[in-house]
Amino acid sequence: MESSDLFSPPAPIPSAQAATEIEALRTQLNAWSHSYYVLDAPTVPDAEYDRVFKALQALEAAHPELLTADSPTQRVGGKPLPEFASVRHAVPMLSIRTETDTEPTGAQNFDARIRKELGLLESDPPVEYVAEPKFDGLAMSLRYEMGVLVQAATRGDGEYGEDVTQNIRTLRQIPLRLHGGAPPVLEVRGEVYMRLADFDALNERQRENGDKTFVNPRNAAAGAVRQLDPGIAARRPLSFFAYGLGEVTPPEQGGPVFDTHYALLQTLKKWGFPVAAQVEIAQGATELIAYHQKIGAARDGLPYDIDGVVYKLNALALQRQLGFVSREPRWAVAHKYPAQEQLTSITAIDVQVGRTGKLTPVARLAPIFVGGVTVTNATLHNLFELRRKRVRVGDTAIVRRAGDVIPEVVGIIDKPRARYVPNFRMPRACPICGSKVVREKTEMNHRCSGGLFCPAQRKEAILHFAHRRAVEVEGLGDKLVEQLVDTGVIRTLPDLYKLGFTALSALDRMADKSAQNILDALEKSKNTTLPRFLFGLGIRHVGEATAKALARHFGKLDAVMDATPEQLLEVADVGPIVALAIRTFFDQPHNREVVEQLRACGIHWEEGEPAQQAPKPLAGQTFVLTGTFPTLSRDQAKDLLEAAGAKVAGSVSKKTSYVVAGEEAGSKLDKAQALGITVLDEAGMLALLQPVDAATD
Ligand code: 5U1
Repeated sequence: MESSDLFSPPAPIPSAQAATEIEALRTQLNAWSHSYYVLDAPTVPDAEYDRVFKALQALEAAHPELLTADSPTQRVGGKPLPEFASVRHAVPMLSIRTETDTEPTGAQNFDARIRKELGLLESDPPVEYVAEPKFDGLAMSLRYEMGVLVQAATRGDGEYGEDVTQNIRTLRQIPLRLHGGAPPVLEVRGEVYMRLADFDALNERQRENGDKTFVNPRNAAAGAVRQLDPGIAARRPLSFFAYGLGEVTPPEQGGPVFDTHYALLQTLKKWGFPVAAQVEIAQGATELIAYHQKIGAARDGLPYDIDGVVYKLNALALQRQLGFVSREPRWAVAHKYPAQEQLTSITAIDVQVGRTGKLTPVARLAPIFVGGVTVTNATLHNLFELRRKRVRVGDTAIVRRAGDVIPEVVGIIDKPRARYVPNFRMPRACPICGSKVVREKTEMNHRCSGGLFCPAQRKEAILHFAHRRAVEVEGLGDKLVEQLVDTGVIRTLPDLYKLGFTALSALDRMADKSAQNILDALEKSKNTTLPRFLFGLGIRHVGEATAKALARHFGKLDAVMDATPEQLLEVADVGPIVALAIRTFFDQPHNREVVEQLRACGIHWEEGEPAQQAPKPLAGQTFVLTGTFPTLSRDQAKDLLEAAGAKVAGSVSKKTSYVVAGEEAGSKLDKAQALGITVLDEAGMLALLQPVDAATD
């Protein structure tokens, strides 16, 4: 668009020309929408789509006589309805028979029945089926007349459904106008569902607005479809998969002819509908079993919930031959997976302390088989989630277990409680170590402040203390720490320094030489620095940079431990949350005791004087390091830069001030050059640091 177009209204154009332009814009927008929403392959930037959309809106506003219901501008509109009208389905919406055996071999039952009903002999070849995922949403019938969507209806009782056209028009995956040559009448049947990412985002928005959240994507989808206000429905992100037909113009009146269900699905795609990518042709029971297993294994990675797979006879002539029994076709079956949600009662609510000190309320449950295993505990995440879901002991909970994810209580069944049950409260003291339980204002989670002392946090605390950038105990990895803690050899952090050769070499897969190496590494780690020690304590929010700042500012550990919040706030980088975390940590007598014991074990460092704030010549500059430097390790270079006030980032962007490149520098160097960022070698970097004292580490 020329810039002058922005200021002068478009000159009116004759109606015939407008009609041609409007048609061209609609076709273009429909094609882009189809690529984006159905094919998952965007072809234009959003801004370009918006520009053309606005151009179409402007033309339609200038020519209201040319406005039609199938225009992409007309997806959202209409007033809230008092209720949904009832619609009679021209062809009943059938339900589907369920195979009760959830094992993959359950597919044999269906195949055996089909073979029997078709009168096949054992020696006859395998029957051809189509296998599809069974989406966990709600069935929908879409009616097109002369290629234009005129009605969307729910299944209802199969004969009568509800007219939800206003809401369904808002689904971008559903064409308002069929692509290509379409029959005069076409009813497409399929499932409206909500993708998991859309469900999570919707619930996040609901939470932010203080609105009720949905227990699962199916409920959210059903709520959206049955929303009387189409404006609200439009904000609920729904998707659609097509899997069959209802009424269609018969072939003798120009309707389509298909021989197989598979061919029908391919045509649905051509008409503009999304069809699941996992649809496959399967020969006989063996391939159905393999399909059930394959989709079962992929189930947890799919971007939407499925509750099983569907098998259908592929040949439509055979489908017609078998027909129906009590509203269920004989030629199809739903083969379910074990349910991922079940109801059970909550017998108690306990608190678990995680390895990082997080306190999680956990519902103890009457044992329930869900997601393929028996579950007796389910997470309630945190106090706020628990309150939001109004969970109390004795309630009937909806428990969800999907894949390897920890089972969770997604909601409770709303019904009056028979007796008063007190609300759950977070304990004030850690149920494991008795340390104070704290929660920062901006945080949802309660935490134990017992850090070094709390047995629940022991492994994590030891690993962190021994980390390469803390006091560094070479060779002390997670497997070894796990063994040391699980066998009771180490109970507290200082026990690490009381380890003897005998205890170490008695551990699994621990050769004498390795045991000695660990002892040597422990000895070496005793000679450390104050920043490393402070960082190693694992105080919440005290990362390396803050530990260095604290060490520089106070000089001595005792001064840090006794600093008031006000004094802590004087340190560069320390804000109220960090100051509170440091204070809370050192206010726990247990933590101070551990520090004393570590000092008593011989851990030492050179203490300094409280620093006058050192000059920060590189404050505000961001560096990226790449390649191998001639004299400095990457860590040393990082320390030097940070001491001079610079930030060291992991990737190059427009915000990067300098890239320091050594030998075999990788793509970061290329990117720096492409963006015109100054590239230094090690010497160049050291030159920038000249006015600064050596690193504090
Ligand atoms: N994928 C798929 N889901 N689904 C559900 N196909 C399919 N077919 C159905 C139903 C109820 O019914 C037809 C077999 C009539």
